[in-house]
Amino acid sequence: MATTSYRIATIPGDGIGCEVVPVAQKLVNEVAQIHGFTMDWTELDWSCERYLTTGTMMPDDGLQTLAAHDAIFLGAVGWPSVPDHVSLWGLLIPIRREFDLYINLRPVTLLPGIESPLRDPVPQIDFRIVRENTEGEYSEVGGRFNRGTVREVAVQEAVFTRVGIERVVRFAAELASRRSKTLISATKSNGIIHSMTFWDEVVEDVMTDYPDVSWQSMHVDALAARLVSHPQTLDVIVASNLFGDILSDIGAAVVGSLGVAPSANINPNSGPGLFEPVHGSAPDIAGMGIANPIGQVWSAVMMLENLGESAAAELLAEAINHVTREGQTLTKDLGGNSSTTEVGDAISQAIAALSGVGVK
Ligand code: GGG
Repeated sequence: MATTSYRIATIPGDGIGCEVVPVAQKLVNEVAQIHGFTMDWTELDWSCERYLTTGTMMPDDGLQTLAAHDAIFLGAVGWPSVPDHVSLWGLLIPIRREFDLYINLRPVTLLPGIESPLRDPVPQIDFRIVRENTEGEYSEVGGRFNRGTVREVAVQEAVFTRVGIERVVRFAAELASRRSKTLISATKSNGIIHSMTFWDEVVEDVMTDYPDVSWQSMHVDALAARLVSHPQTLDVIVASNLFGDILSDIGAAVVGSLGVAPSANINPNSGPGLFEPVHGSAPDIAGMGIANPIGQVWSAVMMLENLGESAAAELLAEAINHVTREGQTLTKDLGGNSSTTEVGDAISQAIAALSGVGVK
């Protein structure tokens, strides 16, 4: 029988993305070898560096290139010499939209052995943020007028559609139904009176189809406070594009570090999905070899799950947990002094130990 091979478009991107992606690729190759499949990585140099030499973040046919792959594995995007809106709208956002990756699933989990920075740490934090990923506050509608004058105006329109809200809420409700059957919808309808009242109405409509899921709306400011004060009470949160992005950074901080947070940009009905850590390119530590690779490796776990390789995903996740539980090989953000490569090597050794297979 022919060995299954997956075509993966790899975009290390900028800064620490270029340091953590190779570590994760090596580990994925190891679990793939153990579980009898192969990864066919296509390396793409799409980045701010490319923008500075060619004028574009990716080639004109970049989206067509990606379409020929089973998944996209991305590191980080952004560099101080290129405005952030240029790098984001030149690469990541067009990919999310072209492939209609309307779910951005962001697990927030306290890994074994890792201490939360909260004063009264809780033993278990494990919730999911389901971020709407194609519309909402991330919109191109708007403009600038009277530039450079005292009458200068900027207008930015958020775009919410019934279809867009309904499908993300259904995904979150189904996820909640498989977990603790509780869902929180992030809103701000007291202040944002058109789009957020619409969001609330659609949530209410959709949730009538999920009588087994108990749900509530919370204003995003109060929800942000709850992420810090009672994170153990949360299970599934559904949020608009901007709210979901902000809440997931808070969540990552509460479980120890932005460096461990993974994400999956997916369309449950089609591919390719895009898998990336929540963190950015971190220019302040780029090139120092001290970036935490766990967010990237955990994103690879989500990619393997999405590809249907659940046993390999489980092995890689268990290897991460093994390393954090032991607590001997951690990067600085988690209180250790190990390098990116050393953490990768420790995960590799854990893979070999857990699988009972010697890995080169
Ligand atoms: N690891 C992906 C990355 O570099 N993200 C940078 C970023 O700012 N993303 C914005 C977003 O997800 O909306």
